[in-house]
Amino acid sequence: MKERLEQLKAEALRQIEASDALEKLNEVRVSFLGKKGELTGVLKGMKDVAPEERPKVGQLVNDTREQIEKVLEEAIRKMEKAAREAQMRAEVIDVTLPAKKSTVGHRHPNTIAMEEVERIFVGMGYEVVEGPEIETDYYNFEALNIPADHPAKDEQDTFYIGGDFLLRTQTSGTQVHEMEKGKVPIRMLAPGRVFRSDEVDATHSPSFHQIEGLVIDKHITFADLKGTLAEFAKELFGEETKVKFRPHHFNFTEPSAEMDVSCFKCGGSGCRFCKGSGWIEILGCGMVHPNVLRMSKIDPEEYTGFAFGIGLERIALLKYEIDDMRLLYENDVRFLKQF
Ligand code: 2NL
Repeated sequence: MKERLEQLKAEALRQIEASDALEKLNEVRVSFLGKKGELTGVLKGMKDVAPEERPKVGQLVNDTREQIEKVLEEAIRKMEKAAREAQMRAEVIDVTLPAKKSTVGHRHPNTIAMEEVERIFVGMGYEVVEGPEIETDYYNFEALNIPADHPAKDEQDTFYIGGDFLLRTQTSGTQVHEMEKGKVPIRMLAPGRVFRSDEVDATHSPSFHQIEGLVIDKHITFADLKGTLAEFAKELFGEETKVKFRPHHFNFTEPSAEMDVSCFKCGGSGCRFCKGSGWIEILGCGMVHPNVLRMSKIDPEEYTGFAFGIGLERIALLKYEIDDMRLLYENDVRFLKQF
């Protein structure tokens, strides 16, 4: 019996030694120590051992089992440790490798221009107010002294969306809503998306952006308009910028004007950028028409005001010397990432 046990132990240790995977060690455990294993088989043979010999033999079987178990556990531990170390070596991170360049988002040139204009007027005490893109005929046209037969109201120019509703063609409606609140004085900026039924080309789009401004108070004159907009032009294009006002016509202002700035490329001597004239048209403006004030329940005898409208895309195109408006809408990352 003793010999048999010695043999089993030697065979078990040999197989443990030869194992190169955890599964193999497990097979060794089952075949020697398991319920139907070799050692259990030896225990079953106990009935043939003389009763006085049994404790001794039992002890021997247990010792053998313990020895095999100990060697087996040790082998498992070693193998697990080796596997862990191999995994760690495989997953090692070289912190000295240069990092992958991650792409960073950019503000759209329109957004940059919009924020710049807003910053300048907020600095002069203006409040930025956003209004709805869907307006009624009244807020988009009638309240602005635009008569029913005005060409701007033609379906060719305006998107009507059913009933009395349309997509605003200018942000003026926002200012009418503000005037109706009956709180004067007003110093506000109305930025936002506007819509016109235009074909897409280098200078037109059916959806673009406008920033309108409105000031209403007692004793506001054209001199306030000129001073404010001249200051704005200097902040936006540089201290040396000159401005020039040309008479114009808008239904909602009287008198009305367009403002030009001296070309910030050539300083006014004339270049390709300003088409040789030395001047660049930048916005439309005027004194708020008394009819417009009256319709919004503001007494034109007591209050006067000025208003202006700036095409945002025009500012963005000029500022970044972009020659095609479509680039602003195509969202080609190769274009956008330059800003
Ligand atoms: C342009 C011209 C302009 C206004 C917009 C305005 C608004 C109210 C009353 C009076 Cl509530 N006027 N807005 C005034 C003059 C010109 O825009 O060429 N924009 C691109």
